[in-house]
Amino acid sequence: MSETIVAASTPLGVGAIGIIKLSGKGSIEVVSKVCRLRSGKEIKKLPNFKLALCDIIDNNGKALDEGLVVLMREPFSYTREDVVEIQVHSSPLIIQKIIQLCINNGARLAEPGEFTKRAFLNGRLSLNQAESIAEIVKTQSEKALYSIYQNLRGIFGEKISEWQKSLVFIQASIQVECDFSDRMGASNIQNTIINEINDVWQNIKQQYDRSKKFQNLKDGLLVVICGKPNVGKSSVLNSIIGKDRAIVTPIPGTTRDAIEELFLIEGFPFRFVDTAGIHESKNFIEKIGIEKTKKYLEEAHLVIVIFDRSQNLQNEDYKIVDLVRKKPHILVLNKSDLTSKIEKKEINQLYPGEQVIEISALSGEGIDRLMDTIIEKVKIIKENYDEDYVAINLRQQNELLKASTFLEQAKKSLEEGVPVDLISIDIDEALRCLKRINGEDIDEKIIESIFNKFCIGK
Ligand SMILES: Nc1nc2c(ncn2[C@@H]2O[C@H](COP(=O)(O)OP(=O)(O)OP(=O)(O)O)[C@@H](O)[C@H]2O)c(=O)[nH]1
Ligand SMILES: [Mg+2]
Repeated sequence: MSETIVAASTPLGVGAIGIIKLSGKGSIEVVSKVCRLRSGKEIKKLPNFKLALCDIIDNNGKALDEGLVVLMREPFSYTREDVVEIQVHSSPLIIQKIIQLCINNGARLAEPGEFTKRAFLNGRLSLNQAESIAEIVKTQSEKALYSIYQNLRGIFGEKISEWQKSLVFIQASIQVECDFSDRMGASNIQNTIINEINDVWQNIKQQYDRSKKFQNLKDGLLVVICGKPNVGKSSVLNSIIGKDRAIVTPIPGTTRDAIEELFLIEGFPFRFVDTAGIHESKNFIEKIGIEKTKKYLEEAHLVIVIFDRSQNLQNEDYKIVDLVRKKPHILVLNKSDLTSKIEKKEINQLYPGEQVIEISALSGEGIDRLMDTIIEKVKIIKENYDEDYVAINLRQQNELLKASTFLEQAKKSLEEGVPVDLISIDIDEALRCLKRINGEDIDEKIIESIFNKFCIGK
């Protein structure tokens, strides 16, 4: 019998409504001691899903607030256990008092994610669906939201089950091939199996690629602002996000550490990073900052290279462009309000075909054009993302990648003439990876670590 657990389902704070949730065999009994129906009826006689007006009463029978109570008896509840929800006026004092009263009457405080964990253990949700719940409340991206919701509805889980079935079918074909290989055309069956493996492998590989795109969409695209010291990198960051996030001074080397800021453009999250100016430095702290800049540049989806157009181009400017040339990038001539020492056509001659934007971070001139160019540059990534079901986190993506690698290996071995029975191990391994995505065959410790990341009351 499961213990009765209780927690606040809404954030602790002052607001219109706060919800306290209980789950477990004793939840109706516990709530009967904490809530008294205004109708005078017994709580346990309430039908499912019917809100009833009640007073919250303490151990001495004194009412401390009024609220609504609703019963969801097993299996018609989130956890598939008896669940009761109490809605009251949201105040930390009231909510905490009610939780304490429930504990005094036999419940215990829920651990992080325990409601969802019970839903998973009782077969109400697959692990992949449970993870969608953690993601859906975190995501800042509208497009990512649609994909996560597909998972919550179980669409991705169904796809995984489909691929599992195909692999089981392939296993069966291998078995038949081993048992009857003397009698049938061995090479024909071998070819059929290669084709079948190839189909599943292609599907999983495509799914993995799509999921990686989704990950960018969810985490935000990394846009790194770089350049020599004092060219106006921090000023550009502040202009883009519309607030004084980074310190700006006329002293070169002001920014030592990378400064990251999440910013939504058209509902699409961008992680803008202002970095320490790249140059030859003997200063220990500055050197660490420059190393960090280089790491960010490696990971960047888009790089904005800033030049100070009131200064002549220097060796350091050229070196920075060389550093980022292989990445999608935009060249920006800042300080257009000052007398110019660099002309756009000079940059165009140096770097033919490059996009060059003239701006003044100080006056704001050209910032809109810069934003448009950023959006245009990332369009390629945005356009071929179709908001469908995907593997929504790194755990699921890693399992997909492993499954894909095992299948690729199996296919290659068969093509090289390895006997069909020997590839059975690879198919088994791929099957296990798929199973783990939905939470079958999975280590208890992994399950613990997944639900520990949820908040209490989820
Ligand atoms: N006139 C003018 N000055 C600017 C412009 N952008 C930045 N500045 C000035 O240039 C100086 C350096 O600006 P920052 O934004 O701190 O430059 P940075 O590249 O972040 O500098 P470090 O962090 O030291 O590498 C400050 O005095 C800014 O006010 C601009 O468009 N026009
Ligand atoms: Mg700076």
